[in-house]
Amino acid sequence: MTPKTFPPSAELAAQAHVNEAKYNEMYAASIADPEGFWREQGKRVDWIKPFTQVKDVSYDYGKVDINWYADGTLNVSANCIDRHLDKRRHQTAIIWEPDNPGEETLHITYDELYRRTNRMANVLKDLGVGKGDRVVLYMPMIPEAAYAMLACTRIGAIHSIVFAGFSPDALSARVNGSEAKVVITADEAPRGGRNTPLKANADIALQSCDASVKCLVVRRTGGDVAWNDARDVDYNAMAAKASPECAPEEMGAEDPLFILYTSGSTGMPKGVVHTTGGYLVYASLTHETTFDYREGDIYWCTADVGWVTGHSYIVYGPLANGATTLMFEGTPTYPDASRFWQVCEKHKVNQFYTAPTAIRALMGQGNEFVEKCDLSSLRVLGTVGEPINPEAWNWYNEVVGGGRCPIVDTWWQTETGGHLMTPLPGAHATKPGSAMKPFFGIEPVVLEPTTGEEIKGNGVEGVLCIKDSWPGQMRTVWGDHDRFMQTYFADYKGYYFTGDGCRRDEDGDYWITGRVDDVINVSGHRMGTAEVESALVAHPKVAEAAVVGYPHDIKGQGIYCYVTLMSGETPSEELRKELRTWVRSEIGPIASPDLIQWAPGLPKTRSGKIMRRILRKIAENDYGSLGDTSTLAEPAVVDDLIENRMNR
Ligand code: 6R9
Repeated sequence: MTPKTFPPSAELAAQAHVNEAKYNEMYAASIADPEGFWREQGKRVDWIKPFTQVKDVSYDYGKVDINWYADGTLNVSANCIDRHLDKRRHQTAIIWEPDNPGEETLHITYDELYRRTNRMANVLKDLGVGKGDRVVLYMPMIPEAAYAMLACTRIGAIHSIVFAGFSPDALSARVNGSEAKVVITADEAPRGGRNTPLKANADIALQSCDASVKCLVVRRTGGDVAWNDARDVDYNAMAAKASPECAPEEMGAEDPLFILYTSGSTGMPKGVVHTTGGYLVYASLTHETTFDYREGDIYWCTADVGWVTGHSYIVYGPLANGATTLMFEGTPTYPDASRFWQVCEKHKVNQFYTAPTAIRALMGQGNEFVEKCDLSSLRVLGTVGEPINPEAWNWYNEVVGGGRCPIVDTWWQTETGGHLMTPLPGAHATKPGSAMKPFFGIEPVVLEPTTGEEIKGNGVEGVLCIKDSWPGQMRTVWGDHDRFMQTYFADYKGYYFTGDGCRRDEDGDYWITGRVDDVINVSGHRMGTAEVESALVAHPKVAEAAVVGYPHDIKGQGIYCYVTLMSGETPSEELRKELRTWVRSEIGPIASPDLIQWAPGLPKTRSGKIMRRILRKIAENDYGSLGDTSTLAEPAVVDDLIENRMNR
């Protein structure tokens, strides 16, 4: 069945930065002559010392080395702030909308952003932070999070943001992994009417970190916090005394800009490293093109700065473009399910960018929450983080967008820095659930999973790889370049391996079919099943655990755990609860198991490998099609698992 397609209106196609003809021309040029294309695009940012080299990349396994604009120098904060001051000193850079709608909204001008960022930069300098040092941010969605990011870039420090929903254990692992000098946090993080005690979490985390690590504490709620004079520093007191001027550090294009930990299929999360020049060029170009951002628009991305989407599309892309970017502290359903739409109405939002999981949750609350708000300012809608099901897409299109607003379904990853596939609002017809077209400079290939052969032509499916580099690509795994090469360049030599499966339909449009590795996507949050397993087996009563994803109406995927207890332990509802709480405290609430099945044994091959394919099928309640089970060591184990399956 051919899906219905939705072409852009003639009006939009005529006004947009990129229409179909222009896309075709630019895309062809970007593939035929990447050097020339990216040399031109490199001019989007202001360089202190202009680059002469554009691209210097090797995808050869064992020697992977990625460089863009390598001899240029620049400063990211100067690009996101200083260069706009002449023209937009009094324009709002950041609209901040608090969790509680009764609290005051803030409009932070570029002028104020300049002073606040410099103050924060000077505070960090006073704490001994300099070029190349790491700073961990564990912050609510408040303007100080953006000031802190930009302040790091101002002085050449490398930030590593840890999502405020992560546990103290996850925080300390990342502080230690990046050998950070300072952790910036806040007293508490209000979300959905509840306060998360960030400072108290940081206190626990810092017990497992070097005693020299300082903790810079921003006041958000004014709630009580414990105080350690030798370690804790009051940001508000320091900032009040700090100078609002701080000269930007001259950084090489390939100096690290930030580290962001993300889950993979094996082991603990890895520190994805992005560098300065290419990342900024790519974030800025994709932000302008994908959202058709125009002068004066009000742009809102609902992500958290703890994820890559918040980095590229709340802070760096929009601010590099001199945009007005909205930062929202709260949740879609607090105080009620109309909050997103009230914020859109209040600030006359033009571009709205969110995750399918939020759309599904809001769709379930009924249309009246949307319909009572005036959404006529909306022009482009976006989604990110996971595949969107056609039902949610159609609801987003009709009820939220009134059928007027193109939906850009943006496929990309922490590793890619910015969008790699998406329709462009004035150029492409959309199809519900399809990421449609590659962005400029991106050559997707569909490979046969076992042979690694390229599958040419349309109407084909396989694993998704990218043929060549683009400026926003990650450069390495922090402290472990071998792991970088092993993860992304070992399985399919000569390509960047995405970990996703994909279909190219009869028209040549792309559909992401989900991960082909042991990474699951829960409410748009990426998680390695191995992480949840290692949290479970760390519990004294657990002997073995296997974790898989299963389809979940709201979350996209839920977390299904098969747990084998130590001999002598008895399964009980209490123990289920205890294990849930345990995993939450090891990783964070987003990793909370949905279903826990007691498994007397796990299906294994004779060589002792857990057969995850079978566990996935049982969790999907699709045990009729288990496929080949002949290599199982003990086939009876499977009958027991089917008999006691949890997702009926
Ligand atoms: C930006 C972000 C990356 C993984 C990716 C894929 C899934 C993201 C998607 C999508 C289908 C989309 N994903 N966008 N799947 N359609 N539009 O989400 O980064 O957290 O690293 O996750 O998310 O599986 O490989 P990250």
